[in-house]
Amino acid sequence: MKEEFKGIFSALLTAFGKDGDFCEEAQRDMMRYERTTGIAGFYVGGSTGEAFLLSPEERERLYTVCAEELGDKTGIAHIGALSTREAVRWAKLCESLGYKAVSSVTPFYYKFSTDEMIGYYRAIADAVDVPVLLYHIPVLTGGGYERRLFDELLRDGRVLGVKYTSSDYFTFERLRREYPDKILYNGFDETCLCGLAMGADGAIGSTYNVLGERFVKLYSLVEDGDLKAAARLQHGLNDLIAFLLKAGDVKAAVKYVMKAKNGIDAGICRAPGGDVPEEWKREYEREYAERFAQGN
Ligand code: MN9
Repeated sequence: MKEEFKGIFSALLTAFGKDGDFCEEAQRDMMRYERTTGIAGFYVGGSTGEAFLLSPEERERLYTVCAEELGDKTGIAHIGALSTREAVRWAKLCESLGYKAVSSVTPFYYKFSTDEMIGYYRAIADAVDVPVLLYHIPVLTGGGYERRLFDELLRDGRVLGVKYTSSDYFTFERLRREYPDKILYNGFDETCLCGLAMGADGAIGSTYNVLGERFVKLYSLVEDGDLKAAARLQHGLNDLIAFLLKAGDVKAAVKYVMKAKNGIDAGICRAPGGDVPEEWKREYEREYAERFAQGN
C-alpha cells in the first residue's frame, strides 16, 4: 500500500473559465497533460486548488471530475473544512469516488484546542476506511500542530502520515526518525531536496503542475544517491520558483505558466484573488518562457 503514495504529487490547480465558473474541460486537459509527466499522483482540492473559495456544489463537481481523470495515478483528496461534519461529508464522498487517501489542514480561523483538533481528525478516520493524511501548513492556518497533536495522531494506525509544509526541518527529521512507517511529504517545492534528503517519501506541491518532469528527475536522483546532481537541479528550478513567487500569488503564476507553456487555460484565481501583474507577464515572455519550456 505504501508504494502508491511515494513520489511527486501535483497539488492540482482548479480550472475556471472566462465566466469564472469551474471549468470541467480545462480541468480534464490539465490532468491529462500532467499524467504524461511521470508524477505519482494528484492532491485534489488543496490550497493550490482554491478549495476554500469553492461552493459546495463546485467542490463536489471538482472531486468527481478529478476522480474520473486519475487514470493510473494515485488520488489524494483534500477534504478539510471548518466543521467536523462538513469534513466528514467530503471524506465519505471522496472515499466513494475512489481516492486512496483523504487529507486535511487543521480547522482554522477559530482557535480550536489541540484536543478538539485531534477529535476532528479522529472523526474523519472513524468515518472512512481510507487512510488520513495530516496537512501541516502553519503559514496559512496560523499554527495548529503542536508536537502532541503529531504524536497522538501518528500513533493512530489509520493515519497515513503528514504533508509537511514548513521550513522547520529539524521537527521534520524528528518525525521521520520516530515514525519510520509513516508517509511524509515535503511541502515547499523550493526546499524539495531538503525534505527528500531528510527521508521524505515524496513531495506535494503547486509548481509540480508545470515542473513535474523536472521534479520527478530530482526525486530519482535522490533515490540514486546523487545529491550533487539533485542540488544542481534544485538550484536551477529555484530560479524559476523564485520568479513564480515574485508574482505575489504562486497559484496564479502557475496558472499563467500552464497556459503560456502548455496551452491549457485554467483561468485566473477566484476573487478576491486574481491574475498575475502585467509587468510580470512581460518579464515571463522576455526572460523565462524558454527556461520553463526547456529545462535548466
Ligand atoms: O503545500 C504549496 N504551499 C503553498 C504546497 O501554496 C502555501 C507549495 O507548493 C508552494 O506553493 C510552493 C511555493 O512556495 O512551494
